[in-house]
Amino acid sequence: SMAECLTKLAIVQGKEPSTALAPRVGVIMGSDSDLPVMKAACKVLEDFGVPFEVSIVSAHRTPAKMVEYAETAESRGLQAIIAGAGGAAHLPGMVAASTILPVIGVPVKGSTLDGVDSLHSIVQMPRGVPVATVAINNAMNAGLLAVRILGSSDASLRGKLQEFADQQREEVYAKDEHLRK
Ligand code: RP5
Repeated sequence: SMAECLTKLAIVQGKEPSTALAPRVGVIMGSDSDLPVMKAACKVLEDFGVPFEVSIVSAHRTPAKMVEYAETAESRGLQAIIAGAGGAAHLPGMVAASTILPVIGVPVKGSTLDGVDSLHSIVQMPRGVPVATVAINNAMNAGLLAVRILGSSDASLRGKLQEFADQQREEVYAKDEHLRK
C-alpha cells in the first residue's frame, strides 16, 4: 500500500516521513499501480528535506476530487505539483488547467504502448496551459525539478542542489578513474 511504501521509504532513510510537516509539494498519481515509479519522486523530496504529500487522484475515476485538489492546492500551501499517470494520461494536464501552480508531469510506462502513449498525452499541451514533462518513468527528475522550482526562492535548497550536482560529478569521475586502472 501507499502508506507502507512511504513508511518503508522513511525507515530506509532513518527518518520520520516529512509528510507530518506542512507540505510544499503535492505528489499525485492516477492509480496505486503508478506508485512503484512515483516513489522515486518521494525519495528525492525526502532526501532534500522538502515536506510533501502523496495522493491517488484520477482524472477519469475521480474527476471531482482532481478539480478540488488542484483548486485548493495553492491555498493549502503547495508550491508545485508532481503528477504521474499512464495510458490516457490526462491527470497532469487537467490539474494544470485548474491551478496556476507549476505542474510536473511524469509519463508512467505501464501500458501495452510502452509509455509513449503516456508521454504524448502529457507533453502535447495546448498553448497557455504548460506542463513540465520529464522522461518516461523518470520520477526522480520530477522530484529534482520540483526542488529546483522551490530553490529559486530558497537559498538552502539551492545549496543542497549544488551539493547533489557536485556529488554526482565526483561519482562519475571516480567511475572513470576506476575504468582505467
Ligand atoms: C492511469 O491508468 C493510471 O495513471 C495508470 O498509470 C493507468 C492504469 O491504471 P490501473 O488500471 O492500473 O489502475 O489512469
